[in-house]
Amino acid sequence: MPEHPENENGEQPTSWPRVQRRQFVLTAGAIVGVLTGCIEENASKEPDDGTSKSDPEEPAEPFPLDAEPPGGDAPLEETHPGLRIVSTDPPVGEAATREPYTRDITPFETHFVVNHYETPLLDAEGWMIDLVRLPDGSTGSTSISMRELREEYPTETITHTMQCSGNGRAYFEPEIEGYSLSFGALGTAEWIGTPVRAVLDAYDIEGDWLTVAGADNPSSEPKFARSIPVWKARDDCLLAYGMNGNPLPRAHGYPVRLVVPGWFGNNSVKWVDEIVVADTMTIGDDWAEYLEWQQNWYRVLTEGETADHHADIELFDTWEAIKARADSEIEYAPYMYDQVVKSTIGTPKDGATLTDGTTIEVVGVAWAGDEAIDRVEVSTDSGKTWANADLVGPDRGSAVWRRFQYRWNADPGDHHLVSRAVDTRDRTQPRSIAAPEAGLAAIGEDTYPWNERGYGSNAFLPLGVHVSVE
Ligand SMILES: Nc1nc2c(c(=O)[nH]1)N[C@H]1C(S)=C(S)[C@@H](COP(=O)(O)O)O[C@H]1N2
Ligand SMILES: [Mo]
Repeated sequence: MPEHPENENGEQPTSWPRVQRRQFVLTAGAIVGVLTGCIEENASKEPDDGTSKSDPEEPAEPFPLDAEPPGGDAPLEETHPGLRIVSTDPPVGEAATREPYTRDITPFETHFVVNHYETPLLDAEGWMIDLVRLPDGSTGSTSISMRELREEYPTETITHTMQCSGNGRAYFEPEIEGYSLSFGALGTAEWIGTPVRAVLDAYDIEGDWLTVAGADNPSSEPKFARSIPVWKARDDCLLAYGMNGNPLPRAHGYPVRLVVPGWFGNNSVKWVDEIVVADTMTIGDDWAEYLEWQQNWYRVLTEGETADHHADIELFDTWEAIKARADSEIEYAPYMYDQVVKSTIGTPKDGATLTDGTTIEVVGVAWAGDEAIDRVEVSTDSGKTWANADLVGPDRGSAVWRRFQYRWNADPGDHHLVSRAVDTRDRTQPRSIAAPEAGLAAIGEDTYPWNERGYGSNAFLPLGVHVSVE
């Protein structure tokens, strides 16, 4: 927060006077709004009775502001030895093995990375996030320093299972251009930061859509910006500066990223530079530099379809939206928001040779975005017959995967093991990915729809593992 003036008695007034008047111009060519409005600071942000930030029981900041990001400035190949590098420019990698899917938390070294541009080398101490309410001037704008973000708001830790929309793209036929991701663009981390809600409340900002832009784009390229509904941002989203107890590694967004629990990874904008609250998502000439990754990418498009742009939508459950589009209940190509139900076997390894006469532990993870997992089934005959697995380990809420375990007394021979999760709305994983001609209607036919950009597949057959028992 900016310095607060004191009244004659040397006390802070209960309602702050307008403390800041700034001129604000977003990058030329985009939102050319000169915002001259004021921010009225809300004194009720924290109770003044010593129960909030000075309360010794509130978790202390876990590391100093100037703590180095783990791995420093080294390239992904060095900082993330657990990844199969898919691209070095920009850096992209998925888990090289399924081992992370036998554990609760993914260390950053094996947590996938998906970038569209080079990783920017930012400095936490000087970093400022611009916060704006559009339309211009209605409430104003300000800048928030990392120090303010860390020291003047509650600190929360949120565990989140994040999957890239493109995880599983490698299984689409015909093949799809883009990063070839199979099972490993999936990880679960403990993110530490400031709830978005606390920041919006402090500046008394309301609106329907929250757009967050990253600092990673070269000036000739569109900003990586995503719009999420304000209800979601207020519900559980975090401006995270820590990952698994340490500062964010640079590749994961240092010094600060958005974390959108339960939703596809593309919504969790890294290297947060600007936060804009508006009545619409990014659309039209005003948002020219901001709309590419919101409107043209991360849409479930049928073969050859180009994305139509929308100002506002109401359906954020990606699976529901695909069904609704298939049934002509909505007119727009679905956006990638809430994740769909899915599971991934962690062990045995694909291609393993197992010993006859032993009990084999089939272990994996299952998650369903904003829904919870109801049960997980395992098949050792490529989905002909199924048995219930046990849910094991902690239940950390719906944004976090559940581990499952199934004890299998295997007969000699070759086996194809697959897993299938069911969410609390009784939705489950389809068998395979359909052909492009089937369109989005494939979603009702035990298949996942092939789509132009290869997003969101949760089909179980391609995710299975082949083992032989001797
Ligand atoms: N600024 C910015 N944020 C971004 C991206 C990006 O390219 N630029 N990639 C997004 C995508 S597509 C995914 S899946 C997640 C991946 O987060 P991770 O690299 O920490 O795993 O970051 C998202 N946030
Ligand atoms: Mo992604």
